[in-house]
Amino acid sequence: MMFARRALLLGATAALTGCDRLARNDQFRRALFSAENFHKWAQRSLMARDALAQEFRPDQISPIFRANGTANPNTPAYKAIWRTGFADWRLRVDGMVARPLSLSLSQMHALPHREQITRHDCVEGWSAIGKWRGVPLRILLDAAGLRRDARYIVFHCADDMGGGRPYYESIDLVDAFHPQTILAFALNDRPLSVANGAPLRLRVERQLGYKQAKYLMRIEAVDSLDAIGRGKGGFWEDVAGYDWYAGI
Ligand SMILES: Nc1nc2c(c(=O)[nH]1)N[C@H]1C(S)=C(S)[C@@H](COP(=O)(O)O)O[C@H]1N2
Ligand SMILES: [Mo]
Repeated sequence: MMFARRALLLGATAALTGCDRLARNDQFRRALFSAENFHKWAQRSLMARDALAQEFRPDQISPIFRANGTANPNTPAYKAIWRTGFADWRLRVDGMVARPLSLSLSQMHALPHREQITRHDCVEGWSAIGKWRGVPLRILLDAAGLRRDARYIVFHCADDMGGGRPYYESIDLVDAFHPQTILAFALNDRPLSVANGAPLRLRVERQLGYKQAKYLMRIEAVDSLDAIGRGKGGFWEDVAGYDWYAGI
C-alpha cells in the first residue's frame, strides 16, 4: 500500500515534467497515473530491453534523411487526405482497448511530445541520424485503456504493397511502452514529409528500419499475430522472412 502510493507520486512527478498539457486533461490523467499503469511501467523499466537507444547531438544530424520503401503511397485515399493537408486524416486506436480512439493531427499536436535525435539503421546497409518529435505511444495506449490480455500492437499503414495489402508492422508491449517509442509527426523541426511517412510514423528506437512504420492509419491491440497478414507480424517478415524481433 505505502509502496503503491509513493510509487504513484514518483510516477506523477516524473510524468509531469514533460506532460503538463496532459496533466490538465482529467481523462488522460486518470488513465496515465493509475497505479496499475504505473506498476506496468515500473516493472518493465527494470528489464534490459528498456534501456534507451543512443541519442545524438544536433550537430550530428544527417543533412539528408533518405527515404526508403514507399516514398509516396499515391493511393486515391492517401491523395484525398494529403490534399486537405491531412485535416481529414484520423488515427484510429482500436482492437483490445476499453475505449477506441480516433485522433486528428491537431489532437496529436496537443498531446505531450518527446524529442529525440537517434540513428535509423536499415538492413539494406545505410543509416541516418534524425531529430524526431512525436507523442509517446504509451500515452495513447493508456488513454485507450489497453486491455490486460493484449500482447502486441499492430500498425496499419496507408501504402499499398500490392494486391491492396497495406504495409503493416507490430511490436510487443515492452517496445510499445518504451520511453523512446513515439508516433512522430516532425523530422528535423519540420512537419514529416510524404517521403518520410506523413502525417505520422512510428519510431521504435531499439529496432531496425523496417519496424519504423510510415503513413500510420490505424493502431490495433491484439493478443496474437496469427490473423495479421500471414502471421509473422509484419510485411517484410511475411514476404521476405525478416526477423520479427529486429532489436538493435
Ligand atoms: N508504410 C511503410 N513503412 C515503412 C516502409 C514502407 O515501405 N512503408 N519501409 C520501411 C523501411 S525498410 C525503412 S528503412 C524505413 C525508411 O524510412 P524513411 O523512408 O523515412 O527513410 O521505413 C520503414 N517503414
Ligand atoms: Mo529498411
